[in-house]
Amino acid sequence: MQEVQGGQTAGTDGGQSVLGSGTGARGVAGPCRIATAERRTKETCLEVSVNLDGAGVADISTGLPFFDHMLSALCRHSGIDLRLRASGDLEVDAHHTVEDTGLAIGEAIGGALGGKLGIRRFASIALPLDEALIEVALDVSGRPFLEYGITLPHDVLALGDPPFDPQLAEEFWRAFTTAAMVTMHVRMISGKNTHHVLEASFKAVARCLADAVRVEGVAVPSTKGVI
Ligand SMILES: [Mn+2]
Repeated sequence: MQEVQGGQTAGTDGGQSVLGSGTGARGVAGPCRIATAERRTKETCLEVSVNLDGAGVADISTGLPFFDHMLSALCRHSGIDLRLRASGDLEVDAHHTVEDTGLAIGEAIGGALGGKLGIRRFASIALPLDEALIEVALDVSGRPFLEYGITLPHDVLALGDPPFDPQLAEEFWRAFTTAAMVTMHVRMISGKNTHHVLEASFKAVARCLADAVRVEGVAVPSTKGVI
């Protein structure tokens, strides 16, 4: 990818969000955890804004209806407000758009977390959707790592129109974990229907995000004193 204008995170200053004012994370007085990110390359153009302490409101347009459906589930079940405008070279395929969306959302969420003061940090869940059962474990570690254990048959059909290749879900999460600097394991315990498997994985990550970014204390949750 050739970067024309580097991605940037606005709304943060020294690890603290400076956008907005008022009560921060779920009743704990503090800065509003809001951030934006932009990416512009020859392949994609993205604008993202997030509020970690929102109401799960999704205002999303990627040009890929199935991807929009997944990202809406991510918002609803995490409680994170997400506004996203993405346009990409879908005439090639959805790869660049999906990957760069993961980078931009990860960058915005990482920016909104600021210095990570008092966050719960760790979360895990086993989340069912009919026959599909997906396990996710998340650590807001400051280190990017993805272990992705969802294997679908090679001949599985793409979803939606324009098509979303189910293999792209791994690309999205790899980009997300890289940009957000989080450690994440995603594992399929059972599953047959591709829509169910992917939707359960997005919902499971959402619930883990909701738990992991929740403010429970005042200190950085690390013996190093910094994440
Ligand atoms: Mn669905």
